[in-house]
Amino acid sequence: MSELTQPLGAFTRSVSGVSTSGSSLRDYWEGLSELTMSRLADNWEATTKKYREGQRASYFSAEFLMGRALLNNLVNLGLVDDARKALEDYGLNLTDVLDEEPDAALGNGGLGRLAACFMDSCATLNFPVVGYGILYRYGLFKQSFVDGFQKEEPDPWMENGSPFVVRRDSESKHVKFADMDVRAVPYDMPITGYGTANVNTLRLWKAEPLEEFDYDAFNSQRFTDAIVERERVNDLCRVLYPNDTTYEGKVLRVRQQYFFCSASLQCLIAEHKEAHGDIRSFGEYNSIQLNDTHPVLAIPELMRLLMDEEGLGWEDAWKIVSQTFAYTNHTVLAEALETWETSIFTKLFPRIYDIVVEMDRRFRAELAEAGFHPGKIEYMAPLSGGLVHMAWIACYASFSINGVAAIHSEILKRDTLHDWYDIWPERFNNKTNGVTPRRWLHNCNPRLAALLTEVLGDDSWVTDLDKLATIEERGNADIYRRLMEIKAENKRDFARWIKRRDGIDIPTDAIYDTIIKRLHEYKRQLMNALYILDLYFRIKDNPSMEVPPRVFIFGAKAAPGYKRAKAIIKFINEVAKLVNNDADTRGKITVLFVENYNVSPAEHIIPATDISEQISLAGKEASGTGNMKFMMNGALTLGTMDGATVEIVDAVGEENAYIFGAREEELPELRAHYNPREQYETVPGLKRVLDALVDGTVSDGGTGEFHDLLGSLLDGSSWETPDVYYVLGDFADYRATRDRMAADYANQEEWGRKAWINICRSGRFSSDRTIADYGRDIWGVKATPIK
Ligand code: F55
Repeated sequence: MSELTQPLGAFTRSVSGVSTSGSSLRDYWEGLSELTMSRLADNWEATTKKYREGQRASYFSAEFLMGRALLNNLVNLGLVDDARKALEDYGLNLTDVLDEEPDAALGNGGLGRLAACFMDSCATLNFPVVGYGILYRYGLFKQSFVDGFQKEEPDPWMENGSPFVVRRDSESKHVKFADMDVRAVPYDMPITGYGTANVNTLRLWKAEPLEEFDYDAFNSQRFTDAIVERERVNDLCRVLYPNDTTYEGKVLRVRQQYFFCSASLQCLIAEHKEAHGDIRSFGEYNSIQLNDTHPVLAIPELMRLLMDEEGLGWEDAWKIVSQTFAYTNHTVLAEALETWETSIFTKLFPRIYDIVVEMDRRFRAELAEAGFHPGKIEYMAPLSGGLVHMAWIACYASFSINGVAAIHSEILKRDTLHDWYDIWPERFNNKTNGVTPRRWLHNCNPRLAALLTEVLGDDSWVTDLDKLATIEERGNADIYRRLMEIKAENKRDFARWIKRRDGIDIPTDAIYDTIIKRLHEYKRQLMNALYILDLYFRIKDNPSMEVPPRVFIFGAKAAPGYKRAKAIIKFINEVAKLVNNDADTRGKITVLFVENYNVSPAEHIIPATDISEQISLAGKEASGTGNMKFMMNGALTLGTMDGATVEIVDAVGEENAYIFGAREEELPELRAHYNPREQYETVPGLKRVLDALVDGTVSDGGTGEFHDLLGSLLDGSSWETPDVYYVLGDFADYRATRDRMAADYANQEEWGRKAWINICRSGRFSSDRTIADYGRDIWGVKATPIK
């Protein structure tokens, strides 16, 4: 009998409270999850203890887009086969049970998912790193389409608790605001690694009223006040702000930021004093990586804790702070650089405001002393124009400042953070992003994983992805054929999955061409949809036109307040309706917009994809990480020279990718003479598809949104130049390159060869490489295995 059968039976019974025959799939998921937790408990405790001793790093992030945990943990604990067999005894299938788990979607997109991949790599590398964030009650909203429009619904992902989070009351902290006192309760998630006994920790804080209930108030006329007050505290962690790229200057958000920074720092200080006695060595043992500016309040908060609670003077405190923090920037878009009105600071945390004022005073004095121009000082100061500039505070206090891909780090030095680079060039470095090959190859694409293990002779690639480079030369016609067969089987799996999930039929004998990412104008999903509409018209013109069958896959959520992004979603859905229902194009082109795109859907989509669309305007996508996941799974990139795609092309060679569009360095010159109206008139196909926005071909339901879309491309407005993201400028090259790519697919062996090269050269995009770089260059941490 399998080792697991007995305990699993016991667990399911205890969970459901009845015999297993009365248990739901969800009960089995819960039982299996709890069993998994019990199996890792001892190693988790041992790891936590061991990490307290030496050099350590903390990853502060307002977002962790973890996705599902059970399969990952079963794989890491070597329990997959046991679990499968145990469930078979109940006539159940492991996949169905795994599918019961809600995604932990405590993040918006790339930034949050990067944090999750980093947690996985830190555990696998035995790095003493703890993640700190917020336990949102509602993750990123659930998306549905109603008549093609996006509708948002709340995502209560762990309403009845989650087997993978453990509440630790005894380690609660007290966080004070001027207008409320809050109890911060840590909820810990174990992070197992692959091929190691170490179990790392992700600590997510939840805000609760200090006392469960204020009975004094309760027993007086202040009854309702007491309840209102309690709910105000509970509101703090209620929801993740659903914006990526644009921040909202909301009080609740800055409250969330301060809350988790303060609680995490209190925890680190207590642990440091316990291990080393003296607070003065804090900076020698601790590095804190700031995931964008969202946790930058940790800088003045550590100053406060060191001065007010630990009794240090400014100079000593500042010395520790400047040894501790490292800042990662994830975007060059101006609207994402957080600034807060000073009035928010004075109202919520006056002491923090005082500290920022003093930082500002000292900063100005230092620069004046060094002879800087007053205008420049005013621009760079932490406080100016009635605003607190979070990125400037980060640059001032951090010993390391990094971008997330080579081109992005260069743009930071040249433009966004140029003045800072001038003063402190030694602080600047690049850390190209990566993704975990466990979730994004081994676990989501078992067929390809098996092939790689077979060809390499062992599975050492799972923790050392560079190993794949050694088997590139083993590629031959047979391997390429098998690769294409695996892709075909993955497409059939995906088609079954989407049929079951949404009742949608899609052809399996087709090129799968995919764009999955948050909806933003700079990512140019609109350009993709315009191409599809143009192709539709071309087939209508010439029904006998030879076209390889294609499925165009989209997955994207739009920020609820981002009107134009929502209009683009409606447009894509309209194009889908048009082409999917036309007898002339049926079977030739199919558009599938996957509702409620998230981590789990990505795990089904990516292994089935042939073409990875990475079509942002050059210079705008800091890195991208989907591009890496696709490459690892043998999709070929159709993309611009942007973000980490530049490095993918560097790895595989231009001949093994499809690159088009304006280069970042050419854009200023191109833009100077750019006239979108001229493109509209002269670029083949463009006039017809743009006219279709407003001539009744597709309908925006009378909202006028498509008219606005067209206007934004052709005319702009008093506050916006036309076609900011150069959609019409890059369209012709996109069309030609995409057409050529589809034609090339006919040569399956050649396609398979290119896919093989992409897979074998994906080693440098493993987050293990990225984390090894952070560990060595920034944190100074070493592998600390417990066994
Ligand atoms: C979330 C909230 C705010 Cl207020 C601002 C930005 C975000 C956010 O989610 N940003 C984000 O996802 N940035 C992305 O980070 C990825 C990881 O580094 C990059 O790959 C990607 O290019 C970048 O857009």
